[in-house]
Amino acid sequence: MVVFGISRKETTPFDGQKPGTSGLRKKVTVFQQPNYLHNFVQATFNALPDDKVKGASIVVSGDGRYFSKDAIQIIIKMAAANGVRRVWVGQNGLLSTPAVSAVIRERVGADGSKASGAFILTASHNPGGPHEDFGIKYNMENGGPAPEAVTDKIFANTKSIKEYFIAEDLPDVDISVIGLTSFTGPEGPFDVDVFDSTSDYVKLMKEIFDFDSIRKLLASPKFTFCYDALHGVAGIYAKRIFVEELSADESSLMNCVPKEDFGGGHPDPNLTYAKELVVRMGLGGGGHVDEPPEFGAAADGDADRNMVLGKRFFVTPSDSVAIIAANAVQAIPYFSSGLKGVARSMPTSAALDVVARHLNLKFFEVPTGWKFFGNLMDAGMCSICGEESFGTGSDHIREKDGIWAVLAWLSILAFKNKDKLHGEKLVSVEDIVRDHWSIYGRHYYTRYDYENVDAGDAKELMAHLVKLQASLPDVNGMIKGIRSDVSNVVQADEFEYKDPVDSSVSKHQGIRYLFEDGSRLVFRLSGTGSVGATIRLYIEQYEKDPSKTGRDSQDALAPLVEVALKLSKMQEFTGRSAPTVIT
Ligand code: VG1
Ligand code: CO
Repeated sequence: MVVFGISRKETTPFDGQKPGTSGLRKKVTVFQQPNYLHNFVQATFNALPDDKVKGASIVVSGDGRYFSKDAIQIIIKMAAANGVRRVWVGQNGLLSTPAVSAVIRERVGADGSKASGAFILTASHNPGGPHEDFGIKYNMENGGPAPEAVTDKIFANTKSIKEYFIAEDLPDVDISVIGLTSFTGPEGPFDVDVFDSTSDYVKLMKEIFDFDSIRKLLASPKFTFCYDALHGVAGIYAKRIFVEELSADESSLMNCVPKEDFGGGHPDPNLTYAKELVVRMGLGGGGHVDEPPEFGAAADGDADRNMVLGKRFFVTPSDSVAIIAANAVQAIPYFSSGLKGVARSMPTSAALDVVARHLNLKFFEVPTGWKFFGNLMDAGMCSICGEESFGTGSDHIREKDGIWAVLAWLSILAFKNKDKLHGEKLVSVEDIVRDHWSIYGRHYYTRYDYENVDAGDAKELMAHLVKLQASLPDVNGMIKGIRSDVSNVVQADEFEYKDPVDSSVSKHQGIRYLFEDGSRLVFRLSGTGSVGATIRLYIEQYEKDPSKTGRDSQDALAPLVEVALKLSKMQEFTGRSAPTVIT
């Protein structure tokens, strides 16, 4: 048995260790500076109640991006020195963000122990590699991201930190091999438990969905399927679930081997970055010879995001959560006794609101970021929730869940096709979406991202918009001067949220212009970038008339886009004549 000692190291604060929408994200080279990661980890331990650290079990893993393996060894040594009893590590340091949440909530150690929290090592949809991004965030005992009260405390600690603790002489643990390694420190035993990255998560999915009915759908020769993990951690779950459990053909999987640099790509499942899948689904333009599959999906680096595609058809994430909510009770066993409520983030389209009204469900609108859904779920007020940014999930865990969303869609397809598997034609993804629009109306929706804009310019643009809001008549006068065919703004504000459970208030959560006909323009600054600023512009228009729900969305939204760009003086402030990404 290896015996280790504890060293106290002096350190000085680094600027800018403020956790953003989802943890601290910086370039790998920033994280590689001596003490940079150590400071943040110690600041986190210091922000937690003593009993969640001393004698506790914590999980450490992530999406496997570059620098993860080094970071895991550092965190193990710091955990040992801070009195943690055991560290659970997914094999090879791999756990998707939703799997971490499932592990915290579900996994019971051999001695009956449960985890009190987790360090998740990911920068999610940001690229990885020696010159790209790394990230770290802390999740709490409920399996969800640390709430603002905790992240504020962590940040405050990073500004005053003077020392950290580390078990320097603890040898590196081989995280490629499943098994327990035990050590002895000054305060007693310390274990590192390397476990299978997929089993807890797969078990949970099998409790939620009817795998037999999905297996039948996948077995139908008329149903074809493909899944693109963009070389993120989703690949290991896709292989286990889609191929081993559901008997999909191995050839259905694309880019399902996790890589430290995501194969040089941008692991963000949208129409811009998931190009290979988009082309395979017949959406990329150009000459494509093969018949596209019936269903395609992709995930981001840490597998909490999803993009759902039908044959030559894109499902907006805002529609996706609304459609899942509308069909969940019939199609997904976990929800068969009804939904407790539904929720969306503010910039997400109001498609979910309409479903909530029809089905008489509790409904909540929260700020951007999954951490805001946690309280609602813990209080039993919300079953299904989603964000426009390709995030969909439920109260089975406290993170959004990319594979869950795909299984939800496969369940809906299996349900709609249960008597059709041997008939003429299957009900397609496109049929389901168009039916939904004909019942609930359609929310035309698009998001423009201006990435890596000068931070000062972005702030000025936002300040300009806030100033404009002072007078609605002036705003409407300007809008009429730009396009006379858009309706009037009836409310303009900065979104503020009071959590109905703990009454905490979150301010400055995005600038909104709400129009009389239900259209909306929303402007926000991203909180997940690592350099400069990213401006997000969200544009939405509601169409109730079923004869008008089939238009091309960029056409339908063109007048509002023009208003948004001119009203915000986007080009004047940023020098950009076009966004970097349109979704
Ligand atoms: C973005 C999305 C937000 C999402 C967050 C984390 O945040 O807009 O909806 O919750 O990323 O997703 P921002 O602040 O950049 O707009 V993940 O998959 O990157 O952790
Ligand atoms: Co993610």
